[in-house]
Amino acid sequence: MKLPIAVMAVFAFVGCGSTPKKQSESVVQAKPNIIFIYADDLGYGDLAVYGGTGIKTPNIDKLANGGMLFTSGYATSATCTPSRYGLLTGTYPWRNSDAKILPGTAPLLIDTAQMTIPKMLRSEGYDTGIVGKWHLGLGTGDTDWNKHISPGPNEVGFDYSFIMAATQDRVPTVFIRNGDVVGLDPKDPIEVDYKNNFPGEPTAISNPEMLKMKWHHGHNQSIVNGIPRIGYMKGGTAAKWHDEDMADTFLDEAKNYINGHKNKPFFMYYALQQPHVPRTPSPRFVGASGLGPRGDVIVEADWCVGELMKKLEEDGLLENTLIVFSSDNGPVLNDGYYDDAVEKLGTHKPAGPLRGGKYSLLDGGTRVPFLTYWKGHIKPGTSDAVVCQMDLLASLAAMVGSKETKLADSQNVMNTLLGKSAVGRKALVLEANSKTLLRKGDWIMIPPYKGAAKMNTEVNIEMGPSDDYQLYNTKKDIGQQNNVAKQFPDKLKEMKETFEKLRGT
Ligand code: NG6
Ligand code: CA
Repeated sequence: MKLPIAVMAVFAFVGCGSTPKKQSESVVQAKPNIIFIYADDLGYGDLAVYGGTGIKTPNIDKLANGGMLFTSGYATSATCTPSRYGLLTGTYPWRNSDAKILPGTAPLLIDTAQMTIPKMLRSEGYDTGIVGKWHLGLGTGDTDWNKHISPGPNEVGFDYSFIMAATQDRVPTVFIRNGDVVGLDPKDPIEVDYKNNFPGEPTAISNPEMLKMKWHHGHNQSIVNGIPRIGYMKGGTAAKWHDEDMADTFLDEAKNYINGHKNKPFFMYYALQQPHVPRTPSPRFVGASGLGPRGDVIVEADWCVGELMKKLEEDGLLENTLIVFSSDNGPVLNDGYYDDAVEKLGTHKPAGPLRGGKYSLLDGGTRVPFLTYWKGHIKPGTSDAVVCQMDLLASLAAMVGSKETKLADSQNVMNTLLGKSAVGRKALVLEANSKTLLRKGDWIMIPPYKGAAKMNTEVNIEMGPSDDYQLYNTKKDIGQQNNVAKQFPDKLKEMKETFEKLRGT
């Protein structure tokens, strides 16, 4: 069944006087289905619509060309866990000192009392589901993977969850549906440890002959499917995922989720695993890009987006579904495995014109592809407004007419996301490796971090810190080549003041 869109008047007439009084929100209210598609480590320059040249992504391009493309769209952070925390809770991740890249055994990072996007939408009548990468911790610590795992996504607002616990390169390498490991044989229990190996279990160090993918840095512990991982795992053989099928598995789950929710509005968080390491395209996509596995899994991810769109179209849901597409942090080539990402790159620039990449305080760390698409409701266009994933909570709340007030740091920019306003958020504190910086208007200010490493030599990415203040005008200098802190002392002062106020220092 196609859902009617409840479009309510923008203005409400209050009392019997003739002057229309503007309500606090001027967002047109509607309750469409909402799908948030989150790529993992996809860069600003990986997509042709952002000027990329190396990889063909026709389906994501279609979203961009038929919707709004944001040139200053941000994740909150330059790594996964904090960005996902910011996205779901609308809270700056630097407020939570545990919001760092988590091991697979970490307890749930989100407080079950915290407001989240799915919680807010659920109280507005939505069904809520997550399919894909979680990486926000599970349980209370010391998780027994052979029992029901809680709290997790189902305890912070999701009615349905089908997830991998952390990342594709971290154990446990199993899928978890609504808190239970999928396909687990009770006679072959799973054990996971991030400190010590289990006696006699092969690792990348003890048994390099078992590897089909070589590690470059880290990633030398348990071997699963010939791929060395972070962390040690024993047992659970029948439940282990097949890396090359992961994209298909998540896509099927996403389609099934849509199938089951045609009569009620739904929110689906579709968290793709690509192009994070290890890059394991389905055999159908091997060689598809000419750029090696990193390019191939981006082509694969694009295909998944296309299949999802096809499904929505077939089910008559496309005109009643708001789609938001983004990435959790900037790009990286060598993130710990030898997989030709560097060697086969050619002239492709994953971060496009931006400086830095994943892990970086520079714009390449957090400025990411950011697209909104809603057939028949969003007029195609491009916006330079600053928008952040953290703002989805307040923005969606405004759209669905929620009265929720626990919106943390999230700001309502719904009209901007729908292409009806050019105004973004005024100031945004961004985070990389627990260091923070400020984007405000066209300006970016990175405070001094004395003595901090300037390069991450393992991944070969500039980290961005300097002993001095850095100030860039991103409109004139998108590549952050000219530090103008000394030329614009007044601007620097204003930026410092805003930053200190927001950081509470
Ligand atoms: C790092 C891993 C990297 C990746 C990252 C998390 C090493 C040496 N590096 O610690 O490979 O897994 O964590 O990426 O282990 S993220 O996108 O989930 O933040
Ligand atoms: Ca990531």
